[in-house]
Amino acid sequence: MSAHLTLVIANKNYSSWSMRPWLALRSAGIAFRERQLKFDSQDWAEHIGTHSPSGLVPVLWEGEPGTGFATWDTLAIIERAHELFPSHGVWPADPRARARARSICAEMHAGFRALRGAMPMNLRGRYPGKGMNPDVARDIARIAALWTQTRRQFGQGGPHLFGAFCAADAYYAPVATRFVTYGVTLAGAALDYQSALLDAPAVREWGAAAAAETEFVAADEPYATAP
Ligand SMILES: N[C@@H](CCC(=O)N[C@@H](CS)C(=O)NCC(=O)O)C(=O)O
Repeated sequence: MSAHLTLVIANKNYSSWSMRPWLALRSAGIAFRERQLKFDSQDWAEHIGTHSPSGLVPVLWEGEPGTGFATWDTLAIIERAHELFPSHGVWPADPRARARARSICAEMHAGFRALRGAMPMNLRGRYPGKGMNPDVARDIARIAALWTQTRRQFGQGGPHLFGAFCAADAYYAPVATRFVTYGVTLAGAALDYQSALLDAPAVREWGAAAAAETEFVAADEPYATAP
């Protein structure tokens, strides 16, 4: 692997899909540059066309954005990172654990639409009680069960879903922060895991950068009025 890596992302406060591969790369100790295109900005309007084949973020470039080799969509980026750095623990080493990690990432990728729609990621925001409805409650119950079962079956080696932090934890980190934003309280093993996830160094690093952002993105702020 010779070309440097650049991850194109959006706002750290709002972009859950940007957060996932950023955490996976950072936690795996894979060096990369960051190119942030903030939502609704002139920078986005000028560069999204060359920096993202799909028009969405995140995108991982091997080489410079626009001229290097692009991989887009979070799951594809994580698989590419695993292929480039197979010994960095992007996925768990054990084949069954790895299969399970892929299953739960795919479930997150394609599902939990009620939760994602009613409780958009907003690390700075605090809207306890907002966004709750029966469909969201079902998503939350499934996530709590999934975290509890995965920890019980695969989590002996550490505080994360598969022991050490891996892509599956990166995938659920924006859910853990949503539960803080919207005041969703968990219990037992699910709560313990949420606490460990929020305390992971890469999650804290991303969270600090998100807290320093000042942009207000109306599309991600259903419970606030623009300042
Ligand atoms: N399935 C995609 C989803 C990417 C996505 O929806 N990204 C959002 C930001 S979190 C985006 O680029 N939105 C810009 C737009 O819709 O114009 C992935 O996993 O990467």
